[in-house]
Amino acid sequence: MTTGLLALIFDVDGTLADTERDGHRPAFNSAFSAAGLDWHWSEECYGELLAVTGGKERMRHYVQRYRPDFHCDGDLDALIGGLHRRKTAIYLERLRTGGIPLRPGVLRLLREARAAGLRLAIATTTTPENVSALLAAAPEPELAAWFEVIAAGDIVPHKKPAPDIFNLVLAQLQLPASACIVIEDSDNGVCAALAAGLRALLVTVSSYTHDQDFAGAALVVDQLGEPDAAGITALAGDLHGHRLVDLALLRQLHADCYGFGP
Ligand code: XBP
Ligand code: MG
Repeated sequence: MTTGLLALIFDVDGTLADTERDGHRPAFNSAFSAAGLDWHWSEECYGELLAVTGGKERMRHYVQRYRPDFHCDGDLDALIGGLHRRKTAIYLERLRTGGIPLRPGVLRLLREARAAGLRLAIATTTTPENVSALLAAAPEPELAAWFEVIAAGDIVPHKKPAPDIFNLVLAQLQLPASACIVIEDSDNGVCAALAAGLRALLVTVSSYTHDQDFAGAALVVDQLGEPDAAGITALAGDLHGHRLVDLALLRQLHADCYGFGP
């Protein structure tokens, strides 16, 4: 059964804010040097490592793929766990000092959706505290409380591109996939959403993801856009004459995906 659009499900890293290159990456590097490790993730290397979602999973992949001779005195899981706690603390400090703003158009679209009574949710791979701190630093008091569901990090057994986090969000919202639109920035996020049966997908590419393959997404844009700025660019799909991503465009995309009027 099809319904109208009832909920927006947002990714966090790359979608709400461009966090990876100048947020997560330097935090990992600071944690490595504080632990006396000679690991360093350049911007280029980090782009490759982003194929693996989840910071702990990414570190394990790095050791296996790039440092096969690394000898760990104790338990590798314990080392990675400790590095990740330190990395999270460093990253949170960066967020607390307002170091990573929301992307253009994010707050505008959230305000419009909330005013229209749409339900809001988050489906992300990152650590829950990172989401809280990002939203707390935004210029909108109580922004976190606008989200009825915030599903994050290790709450599910398998991270994106597995569908688990989106399945959890749908279960907590008690909505069918056909009532929702997903806003993502990465191929892993698109694969995860599609695998959960979510077909209405908008991609706002981020600094690391613009060359990825977003087959299955209804629309791929460079940003959500602001009214007083230059118009946005569609990299795939139809803007239906819109100069930015607003609720009317999301309703149109949703209707196109599910074959009924907006
Ligand atoms: C985000 C991630 C996260 C962050 C780091 O992917 O993969 O792991 O890079 O956060 P997505 P943690 O945007 O697809 O959810 O270190 O807290 O895992
Ligand atoms: Mg992302």
